[in-house]
Amino acid sequence: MNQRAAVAERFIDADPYPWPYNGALRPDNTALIVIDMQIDFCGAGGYVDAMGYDLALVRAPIEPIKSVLGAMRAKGYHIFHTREGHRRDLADLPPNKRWRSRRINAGIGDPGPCGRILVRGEPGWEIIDELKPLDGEPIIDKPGKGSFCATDLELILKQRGIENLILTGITTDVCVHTTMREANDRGFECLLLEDCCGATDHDNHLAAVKMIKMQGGVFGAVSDAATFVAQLA
Ligand code: C5J
Repeated sequence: MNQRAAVAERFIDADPYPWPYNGALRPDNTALIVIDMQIDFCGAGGYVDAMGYDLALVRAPIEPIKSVLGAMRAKGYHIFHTREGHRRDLADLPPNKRWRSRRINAGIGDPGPCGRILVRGEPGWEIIDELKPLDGEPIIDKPGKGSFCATDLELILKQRGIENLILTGITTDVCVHTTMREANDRGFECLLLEDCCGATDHDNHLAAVKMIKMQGGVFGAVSDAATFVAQLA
């Protein structure tokens, strides 16, 4: 008998289709990505705080992500983390990105309560204690919104034979969505866990989640932490 045919299919309840599309959900071919859970995006005195947004919206996913991380670590799935941030000399910071951030009093590269905003090595750039990576979990440092742009993420995913990506983190409408779109275009099968994500505006979060489900799942599918953890067990 064909060896692959003997492997049981496994799906997670998701909208608009049971995920993954082919039922090939296994620890060896599936990775969790925790996107930008940094002090700058959800901590007091960070970049998002400086812009005046409600931190409760971007902190809401912390507990759901913890539960998914625990379940996936226990079963030996691949875990990745990302951090948005720039080189200390700002050589990778496009001038228009800096200009726009300064217009809203959160200048990237400028000093703030958590050090220089969105600069690598500064306190605000660190991943929050609640979701600290474990030794051996790759951390992808990215200068932009997407996790594939100017990083080695795709190379590492391919080396490991990863086909399925589970997306969590902040913000839903910016870095998570950009990463999901980049991944989808590269052929990865993507699942977003909606309560494991948050945006600086709740309507934008809802719209970003809705967009994924259009056209039969134009960027993949959507589920939630409790469903995912229960069905992984
Ligand atoms: C933003 C992000 N919103 N991590 N970055 O600028 O979504």
